[in-house]
Amino acid sequence: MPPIIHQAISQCSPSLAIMKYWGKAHTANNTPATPSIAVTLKSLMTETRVFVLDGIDAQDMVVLGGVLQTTERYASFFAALRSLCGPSKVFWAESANNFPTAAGLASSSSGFAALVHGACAALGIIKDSKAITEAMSQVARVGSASAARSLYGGFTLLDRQAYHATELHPANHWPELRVIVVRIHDGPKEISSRKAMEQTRITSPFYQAWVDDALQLVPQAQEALANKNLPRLGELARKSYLRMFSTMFAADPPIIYWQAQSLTVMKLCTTLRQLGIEAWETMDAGPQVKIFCLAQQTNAILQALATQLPDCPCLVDEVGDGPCVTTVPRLLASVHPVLANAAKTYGVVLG
Ligand code: 2P0
Repeated sequence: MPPIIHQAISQCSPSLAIMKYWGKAHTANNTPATPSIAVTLKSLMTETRVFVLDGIDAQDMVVLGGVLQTTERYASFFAALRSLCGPSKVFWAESANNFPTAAGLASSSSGFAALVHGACAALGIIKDSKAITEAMSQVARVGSASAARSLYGGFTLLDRQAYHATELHPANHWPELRVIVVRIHDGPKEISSRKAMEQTRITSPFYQAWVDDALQLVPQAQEALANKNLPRLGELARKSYLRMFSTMFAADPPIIYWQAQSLTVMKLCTTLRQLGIEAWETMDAGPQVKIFCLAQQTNAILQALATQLPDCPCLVDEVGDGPCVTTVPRLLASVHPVLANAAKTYGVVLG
């Protein structure tokens, strides 16, 4: 029997943590030690074309930004995806981001979410069902815990030890919220977040205090988010990222993602707040700084950034609606030669 091929293109946006996940409850199944609250962005995007093949004895393949990836990082994820999609399925995917990859802009969240979403779309198993979204979120978590949140739009919670994320509020809960992304340095991070959080968990004397504190802060942040109280939420978000980094600084060897300009943006936000402008910064596993603010104060913040850091490009994003399927790719061209050549080898025709 000739192989059966299904395909779909999925677009997913990164999940930016307001309250951070850092550290695993169980390393093997990749569940988080801390609860996290996040916003799914809108303009930053991963686009992934997924081919699901059946009746073929081949390896899974991922081409990211034009480069074939090593499969080791993806092995447990594809195993989980096969448990959802069928044990005989093989996945070939190609993916592109409209923002720097592995630079602290949550590319693994949108990347793994787009893979599972694209595969399920190809097989026609995406219905507007809570159960399917939860199952997809669960598979995405195996790839990257933050990816569990990217399967939903709006505002999400990934609870400690949870297998899947949940939606707290849809995107229209807070349409005025803006996120200014200040790009400090586009290169890939020196240490992956996966490795860095394990190093923190194992060696930082502050790690347990960080986990205990996060359990106190997250319910308060949930309430501030429900009330759309930016000063309160901003204050809690600031505690979350600074305490997360404090555990990293105390790790052995220490983990330092910050650059001098990151600190300049932090200090600028403090000054702006003293002037009555609600600019609340956060950082992730990289030097970039993201600023939570409201639409009407965005221009004032952008002007201050342009004056102090004229060489750092900024983009303004807002709350997104979550993954979608498209037939009109915006980032991917025709099928990548690596996949096209593999198809020839196996005598199959892709799309
Ligand atoms: C977050 N980050 O909550 C936190 C804040 C970075 C800082 O989730 O090991 O790529 O693949 O589950 O999800 C980045 O880590 O880690 C991350 P794995 P992930 O968004």
